[in-house]
Formats: sequence, structure tokens, C-alpha cells
Amino acid sequence: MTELILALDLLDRKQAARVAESCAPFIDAVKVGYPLVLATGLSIVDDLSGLGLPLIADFKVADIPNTNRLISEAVFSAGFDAIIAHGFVGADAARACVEVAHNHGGAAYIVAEMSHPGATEFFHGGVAERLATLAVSCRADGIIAPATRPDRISRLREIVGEKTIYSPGVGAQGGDLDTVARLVDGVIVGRSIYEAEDPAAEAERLSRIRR
Ligand code: O7M
Repeated sequence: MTELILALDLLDRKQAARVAESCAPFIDAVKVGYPLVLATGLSIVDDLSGLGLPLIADFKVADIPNTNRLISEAVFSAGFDAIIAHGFVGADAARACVEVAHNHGGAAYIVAEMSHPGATEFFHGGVAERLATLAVSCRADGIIAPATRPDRISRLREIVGEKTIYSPGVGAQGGDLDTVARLVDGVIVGRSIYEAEDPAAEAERLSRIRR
């Protein structure tokens, strides 16, 4: 089964809660990032916790180990179940996020390669492969890999083996749902769902990957 993860990139608390609630039966987790948390505060977690779904904090954490640790503590104390961090800051910094996550019984994922066109400037030429290797050595739970480049997902799968791969970039960014769903453990979808006239109906349509 491939998971469907809703990227809840909205700026309005009530709209975010409404979309998440209506989509809840058709999704496996909710990813919350800077847009929603900066607009509403960390208390948005309280609004979403009643959904009974894992909440993933996408702060792409990228600081020194001590600051990464403090950020991760704040994330898990707020009630999140998982955190996403960058790996380019080095194994010690990434490991700080992983350790805090595991101490809280949560999970940590490392960005191996991003989905937008500009990502090729720095992530290609061996960097994404090194980040995937780092994720394995830091005992991260998985990586983020681009739905816009299925060939790259396959390459990164060779490195991370059975570890989880979550993949954003389906729909609005051009990635094909069915192609990507066969390669990854979870697909992260934002605009295709929350900008749809009927977000729940769109989530239900996309949830065919869960079967
Ligand atoms: O479906 P979209 O394009 O509206 O949203 C995609 C979501 O995935 C959005 O929250 C992005 O910030 C996120 N994302 C990417 O689009 N590309 C990446 O390379 C990485 C992420 C991400 O989730 O990183 C953890």
C-alpha cells in the first residue's frame, strides 16, 4: 500500500482544519510546514490532533546540531509525530533530529533530492546519492525524493533499500501519481487536493494508490 499524505499548505486556520477533516478518511498523514505554522502558530497541532492521523512537521531543519535538537524538541513537544530535516548540514546535525525523534517515539526523514526544476543545480552530480547514504548512516526513517523525476527515485531506492521514501511533486508540479506510487511508500500532495473544488472528492480519487 502506498500512503497518501496531504500537504496542508494553507494560511487560514479554519480552512486548514476543514480541508484536513473532510479528507481524513482518504489520507494517511498530514504534512504541516512553514506556511500554516507561521500563519497560525504551533497550536494548529491541537486543531489537527483530533483527526487521529500522524502529523509530519516539514520544517526542513538545517542548522547546527544543538539548534536542530532544540527545534526537534519543540516539534515533538507540540505533538508532531515526525520531522523532516535537510542532510546537507552534515551527519552530526541530521543525527540530532533523528535522535530526538526516536527519543519521542517519532520518525525523522531526510531530504535527498527536491522536486522543483532548480533542484538539479545542487542535488545532481552525486549530492542526492550522498544525502541518501547519510540518511541511512544516521538511522533516519526515510528520505524525501522527487515525484517529478521517477528515474531519480529508482536510483535513490538502490541506496536506501527498504527505508521509507516519501515523494512530493505529483499533480501541480507535473509528477504522475500512478508511476510514482509504484516506486515509493508515500506520495505527498498539496494543491491538487486543497485547491480542488471538492478536496475530499479529489483525495478520495487519489487514494486509489492506497489499495
Ligand atoms: O502538491 P504541491 O506541489 O502543492 O505541494 C507539494 C508539497 O511538498 C509542498 O508542501 C512542498 O513544500 C513539499 N515539497 C516539495 O514540493 N518538493 C520537495 O522537494 C520537497 C517537499 C517536501 O515536502 O519536503 C519535505
